[in-house]
Amino acid sequence: MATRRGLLAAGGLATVAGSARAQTPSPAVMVSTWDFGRAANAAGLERRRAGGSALDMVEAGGRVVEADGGNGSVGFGGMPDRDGRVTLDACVMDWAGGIGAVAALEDVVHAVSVARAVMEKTPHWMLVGTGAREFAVAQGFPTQSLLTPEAEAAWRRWLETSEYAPRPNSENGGWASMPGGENNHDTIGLLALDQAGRMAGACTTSGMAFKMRGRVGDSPIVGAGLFVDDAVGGATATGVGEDVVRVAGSHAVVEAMRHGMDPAAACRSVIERLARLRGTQVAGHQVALLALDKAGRAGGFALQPGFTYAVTDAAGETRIVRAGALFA
Ligand code: SD4
Repeated sequence: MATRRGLLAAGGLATVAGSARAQTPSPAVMVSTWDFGRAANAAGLERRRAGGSALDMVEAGGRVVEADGGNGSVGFGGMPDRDGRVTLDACVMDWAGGIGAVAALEDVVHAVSVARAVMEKTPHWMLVGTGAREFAVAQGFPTQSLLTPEAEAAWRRWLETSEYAPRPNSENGGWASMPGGENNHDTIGLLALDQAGRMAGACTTSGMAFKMRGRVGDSPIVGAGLFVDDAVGGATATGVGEDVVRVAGSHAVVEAMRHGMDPAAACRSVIERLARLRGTQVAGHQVALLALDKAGRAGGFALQPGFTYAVTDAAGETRIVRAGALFA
């Protein structure tokens, strides 16, 4: 009989509280990174039931986590850069190759919605910095400070040493976006299938805590933090953005699925490629990949243990799945 550990190593199909017996889960219609994906998927499913598109689903899910000041890595309450400023990165991609993104956006909570507006209301795919903020204001997005007292206090503590050393958001120690934090919350990447079977994805984050001013990670980069091909499926990433970009992580996962791999195997193949490329340089980093194919099969894989994701079926049942890891 397969052990739980064996199932995890085989691609993370076991639920945290699940039995050791292999079961075929009902097809997923929405997946999101980390435990906070549960609340995100619930919002997405509500939009699906109301006839919303896959893009509506992922946007709704991303907004839930962006508005939550209690997590230190997405939207309001995100960790600031080393100058004490919270800057957001986000992108969306839909079934028809529609893409929109913002990077280094300040003072606007719902970066995912601004990214969608870039896609739908401009001839461009990405706006950054002050241009992104001005566009958001012109579109009627409200502005506010995104720095919570908790995030500011963490930044002031960090200033005492000012050492930028991303730690893995994993069981192997800490989490990347919030040194010293105890939660596993992180960037949220979301993939969804609507009632018409169309796929869309979104990714939104405040990026690596205490990054240099102007630093942009993988999350708003189509092909790195997110990629969707409606003929195949989609993938999204969390972890050290510089590593995700090196292997065009999400695009690489989708291409592996195109060539026949299931989602978990596809994620694993890209994590292994990164490890081959960088060797010991990624030993202390976390990179986690999550994929959903058009048949509703979900899977993930990470460098470090501890990566979880939320999988929701059409009936609204959600399970939190723990992905396999290379350095397990
Ligand atoms: C970034 N991938 O900015 C994001 C942040 C993240 O763990 O996921 N941190 O690099």
